[in-house]
Amino acid sequence: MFELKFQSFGLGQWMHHPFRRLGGLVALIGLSLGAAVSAEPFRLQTPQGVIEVTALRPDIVRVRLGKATLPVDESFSVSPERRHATSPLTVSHDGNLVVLTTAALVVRLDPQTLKMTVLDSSGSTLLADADDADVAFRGQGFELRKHIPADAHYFGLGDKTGGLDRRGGSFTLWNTDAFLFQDYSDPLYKSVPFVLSADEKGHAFGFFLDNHWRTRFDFGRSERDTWVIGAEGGPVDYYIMAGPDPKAVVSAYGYLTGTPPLAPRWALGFQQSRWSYPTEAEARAVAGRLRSEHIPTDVLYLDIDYQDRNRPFTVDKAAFPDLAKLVHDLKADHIQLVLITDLHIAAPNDPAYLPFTSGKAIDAYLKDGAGNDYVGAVWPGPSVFPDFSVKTVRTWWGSLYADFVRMGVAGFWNDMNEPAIFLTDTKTMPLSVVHRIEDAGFSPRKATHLEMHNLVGMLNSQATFEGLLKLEPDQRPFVLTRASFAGGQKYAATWTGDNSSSFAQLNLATSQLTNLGLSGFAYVGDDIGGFAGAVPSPDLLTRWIEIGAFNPIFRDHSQKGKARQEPWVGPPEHLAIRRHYIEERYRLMPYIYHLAEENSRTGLPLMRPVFLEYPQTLGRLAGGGQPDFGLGGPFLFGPDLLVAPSATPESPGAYQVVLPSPGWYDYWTGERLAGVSVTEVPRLDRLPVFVRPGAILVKQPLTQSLTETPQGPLEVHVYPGPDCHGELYWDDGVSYGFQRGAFLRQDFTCKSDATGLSVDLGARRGAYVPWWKTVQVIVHGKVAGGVKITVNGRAAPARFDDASQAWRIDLAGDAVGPTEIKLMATAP
Ligand code: NBV
Repeated sequence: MFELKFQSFGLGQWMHHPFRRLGGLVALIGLSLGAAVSAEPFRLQTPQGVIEVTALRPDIVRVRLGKATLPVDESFSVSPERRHATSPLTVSHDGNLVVLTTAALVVRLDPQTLKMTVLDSSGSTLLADADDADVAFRGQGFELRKHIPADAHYFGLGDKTGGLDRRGGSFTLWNTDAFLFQDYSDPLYKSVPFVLSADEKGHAFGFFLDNHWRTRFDFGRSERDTWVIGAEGGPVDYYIMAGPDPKAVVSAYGYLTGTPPLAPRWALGFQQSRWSYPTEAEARAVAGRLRSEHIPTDVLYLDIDYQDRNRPFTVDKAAFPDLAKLVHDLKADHIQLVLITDLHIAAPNDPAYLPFTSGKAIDAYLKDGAGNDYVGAVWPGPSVFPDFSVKTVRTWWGSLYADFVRMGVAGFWNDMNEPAIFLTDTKTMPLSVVHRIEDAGFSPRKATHLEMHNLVGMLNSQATFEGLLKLEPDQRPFVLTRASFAGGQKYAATWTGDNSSSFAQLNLATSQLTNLGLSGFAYVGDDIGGFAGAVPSPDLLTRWIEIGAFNPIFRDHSQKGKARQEPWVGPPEHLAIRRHYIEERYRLMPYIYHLAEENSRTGLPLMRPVFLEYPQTLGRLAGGGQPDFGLGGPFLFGPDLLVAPSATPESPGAYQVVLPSPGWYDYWTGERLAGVSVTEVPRLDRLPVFVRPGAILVKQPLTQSLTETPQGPLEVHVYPGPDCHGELYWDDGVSYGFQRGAFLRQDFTCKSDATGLSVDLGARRGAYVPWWKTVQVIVHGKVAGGVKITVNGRAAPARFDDASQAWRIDLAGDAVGPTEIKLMATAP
């Protein structure tokens, strides 16, 4: 009977049902004989408030809560398509509790208090409200209180400082120009209210608060066992993701807020920057030196000094007499130019400055309380600020790039977009500044800066990204932003801002970058060598370049006035080491590019904390030595490479690297390691890197840039072990041709048995014709005794290379069709 009623109403209507006043839905459920299934949101109104629970997918539920009415259903982070996805939710009861069930999650809701507990399908509690209360409304804000289990760890929240684990910390989300930040600084440049929680058995869930106001996440700092999530205003609107493992949570967050689009491949190359290369001659000299020193490079940046009086979208003609020619000549040398364009528009009394006058003509700027354009001091002097939450303003902003794009400028850098304002105590604009929201999916309204602050950087980069796409619809835009918000990964890469030159900051970067990756931002880097502070010692710069070679964005950048820190600076033996690591990154590009493509589909980051692939290490590492949780220490670059810098890089003392399982290979020597623990004695020229047993890594011959055609075979490196597989993804690297079929995919597997090893190269898929004409398969690890090698059943030429302890097998062609390689032991 209940089910019939249920279906004829649809749960969405129940809150309007007359029974509501009598205890409403709960009373009816109490009468029901069984469970009911609905794809509608579940809503319940009680004297404590109104709550709505929706299942978007079996593993994602959304919870919205209001004092008297539900909050308005709008979001800058989750698209309407995602927000309104529904998946069946079974409604039943257990005593007084309402029980909402999907295939992966169970929500147990107390209608008297609106407190809830979320469990996984096996009945383990993922997230429970603290004993006192779930939600307390305070003024226009609120506070949620959740219980912290004994073995819980918390990750995410973007680029926050501190160790990898957020437990015991308290963090404010308020985008801030944090020049010279230290390991205790908070808040920083970006706000990402997403948390990945995992216990020591590796069970994980995700929590995303879709609220862009100033928020606070306290993980047991104020109250030992209570996780407090507070916001100054805005909706109680959050999502819980079931996992069950950390990777599934990160992918679910990518599904919700969007995954980064595949970047142009050159953005994964080495990038050289400086505040500033102030003249055309200087820029040419730097590019020339990078080439003459054979330091593979893809990008050169121009910071604010290329502009006329720091005015965005202008060029200082005295310093850069022919920017178009510079762009052209650098491109001919396979170097892409990226220009900074800060979001502030100079507000001079000068009709010739078109960016200002054209913006003024469409009323593009934020307003002060009196309705005048708000003016703040930044680099160009008095400046106005585009109102990026107005779609037409974003369109106008995007059009400002037309001249630079026509010249061939390859990418753009949005700095200062917290927004940073000089000569103020708060480093930003007054909270009373008025924004407008005028965009599809929002009812038009005004909003104060108090509400909109955290969105400015993301919307600025969105305007840039979409503008570039409009100007060149078949080119993948490259935008680098300093500030952003949840979902901003769809528009721009990011870096950690103004760090400084110290070993402590090099260590700090690893947990910042891995947490950013868990928080959606896969294209992340830090200023290699340190932006501010003292000049990096040769050792520090060398170590930073070594580690940076295994970070997603690899950019050397430094502050004005500081001594230079390009890779050639310092003693020649340092240059040789630095060059070697940069070269290795270039050789690894097929592997790295495949990670980027995977990220665009799954949201899995390129740079990963070890526990993302090996959740069981959470328990082990937390217990002993905690190398994965503190500052510095090991991280993964994709699933197959474990990078293990010393967590105490200034110390000459030996340190232990703990591998997730036995049998990993030393990346540099090819040696297979027996145990899980390796003793490393620090050596300047060695950054320990290990390869997963079972990995198949694809590499290419060295080039000086990623837009050059490599000469020689594609290399398929096989590291025999369990779960042996690898993938290749390739395309033209710059266009969207891959969406029209112009891509190439190939899967590789290997299997060992008593007779030997077989390696299978699957058939190539996709229409893209790549650069290689031949393929070389390199099998690492010793194969005992003599070896007979066949390719598709026929004896094949092969040689054992002592230096790399590997078999090298040249295939006759480029392995378009399925290819089977067998290495059979002929003698014990
Ligand atoms: O544009 C100058 C700098 C830039 O080099 C840096 O990377 C940004 O983070 N910018 C900040 C403004 C001045 C910082 C003191």
